[in-house]
Amino acid sequence: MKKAWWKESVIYQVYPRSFCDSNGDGIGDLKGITGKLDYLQELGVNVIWLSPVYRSPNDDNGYDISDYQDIMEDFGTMADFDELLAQAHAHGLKIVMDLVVNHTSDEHAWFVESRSSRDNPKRDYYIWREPRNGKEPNNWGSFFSGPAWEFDETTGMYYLHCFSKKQPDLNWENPEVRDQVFKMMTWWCDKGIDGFRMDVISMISKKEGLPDVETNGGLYGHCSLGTCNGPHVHEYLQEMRNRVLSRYDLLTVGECAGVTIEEAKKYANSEGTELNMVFQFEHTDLDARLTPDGKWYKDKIDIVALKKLLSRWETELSEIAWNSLFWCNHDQPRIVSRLGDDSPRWRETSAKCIATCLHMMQGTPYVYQGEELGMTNYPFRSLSDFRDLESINAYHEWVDAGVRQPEELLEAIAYKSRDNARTPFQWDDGPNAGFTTGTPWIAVNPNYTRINAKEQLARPDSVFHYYQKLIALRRQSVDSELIVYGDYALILPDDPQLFAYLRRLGGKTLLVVCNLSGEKASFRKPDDLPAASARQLISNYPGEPAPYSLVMEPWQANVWVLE
Ligand code: TEU
Ligand code: CA
Repeated sequence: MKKAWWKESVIYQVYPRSFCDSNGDGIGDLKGITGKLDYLQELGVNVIWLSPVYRSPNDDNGYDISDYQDIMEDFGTMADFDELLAQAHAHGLKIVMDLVVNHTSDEHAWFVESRSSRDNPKRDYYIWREPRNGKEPNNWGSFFSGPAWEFDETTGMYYLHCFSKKQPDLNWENPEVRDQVFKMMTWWCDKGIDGFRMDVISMISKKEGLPDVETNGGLYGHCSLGTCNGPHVHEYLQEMRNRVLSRYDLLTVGECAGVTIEEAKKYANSEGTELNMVFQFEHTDLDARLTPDGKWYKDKIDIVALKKLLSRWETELSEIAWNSLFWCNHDQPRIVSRLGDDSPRWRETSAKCIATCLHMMQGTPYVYQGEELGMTNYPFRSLSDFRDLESINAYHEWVDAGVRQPEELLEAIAYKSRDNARTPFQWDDGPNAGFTTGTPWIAVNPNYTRINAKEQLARPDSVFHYYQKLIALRRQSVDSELIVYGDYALILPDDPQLFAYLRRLGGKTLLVVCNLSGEKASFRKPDDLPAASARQLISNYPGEPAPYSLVMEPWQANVWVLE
């Protein structure tokens, strides 16, 4: 297997708005991040993925960009960015930017021109269509509720927006759009950044003719059915690679809504004609239902389904493409609340167990800010607690449609809302958890007095130090090669509690056994496993039991090398 630095990396995602506020306005900023690079260096990560910091009216927290080559005022200046980049490199940390080019803000100069008249030279930078029978051109619905089309009085036409109406979709069929995007990417690469996370990049090529799609019993057909893995998406990415990416040593990860294993083999193929890796969402969609309001339920993730799904990605991409590995990001609820047990008794043990399960797999692991502390979901109580338009719009959509009852839906939104990941980082037990000296833009989780970085840095058995060990095992241990490049095989596939698998390379076998349940579970070493000597690498419980027949405690994880 070809080696690469981005295969041997561990990436830390910073959501700038909620990471650290340096000027007391209650909003995280670039200087705040620069002031915390020592912390990230201590954790042991070597790459930072920065969620968008570009100029934006902040309709979707920066994923609506009005100037790709300037910095959002809330976050500081371009000089602050240049300082962050220089300081990060001085700390041995690479910076991966968030590339949001499926759409811009409606306040971007391109859109202001495009909407001004039907024959404006930039009209076809976006996707405009005549009304159909006086209404939207097709039945597509937005990710953020309502139709994916907005009527524009000035020219009497509709424009497509798969997200909010302030996020008009760019028309990638237009070579001028591709030229502009590639020019902007080159500008950032020439500044010395180290890669891109590409926002909904699987959606940039829409289905020919923008046809109606299956509504699945709802009012609209989900726009993803008309946009994901479209007819020209691989052509566009190969063009991007040839004209930009191939000229630099970058980490590239495509956020690919709707991606399948077959499609991922193209997006992340080992020949390197497109991207290094993709984010897939089949595992984070396991607790969603197949109905139009499917995200907004408190269903638990089925462990056997999870094991088999992640194992399919591990074995079917192996040697053909490369996996990213994540549980959390700024769009997902906190994993310890979703898959673990966030009660005071089991929070830390289950957080460590879940981390072990992910970090010992083949692929590049991503740590989302606060995940390394076992930060939990927030106790949302009322609609006014939320800031995320996806959550707020969903509440109105499904209550107004009479599909859901307010209280029951609010509980489900509290559990799945993206805002769970966006509450301020908990630095210490001081006011506002040390995030800001002002009033935070979103409330700090009241459990910050117990769960914060300062306390965990001082305690050897904290979740922080456990993540630090996992990262060190991958990046700088005698077993790094095995952990990064070893093959993968699931064992005990039908065990409802134990997620157990093997990694093998050059005569060494890694045995990973995680009890993803709150009850004891008995592990019996499979007969075909060598009864060789077992060296324990890590566990979230004291002691170094041999792996041969073991009653595992609730949320116990153990990793051994058999050689
Ligand atoms: O997310 C794309 C996306 O599909 C999200 O809407 C996510 O899958 C969904 O909220 C989970 O239910 C990207 C960014 O990560 C997200 O923050 C942006 O809001 C979105 O694109 C538009 O840029
Ligand atoms: Ca600030």
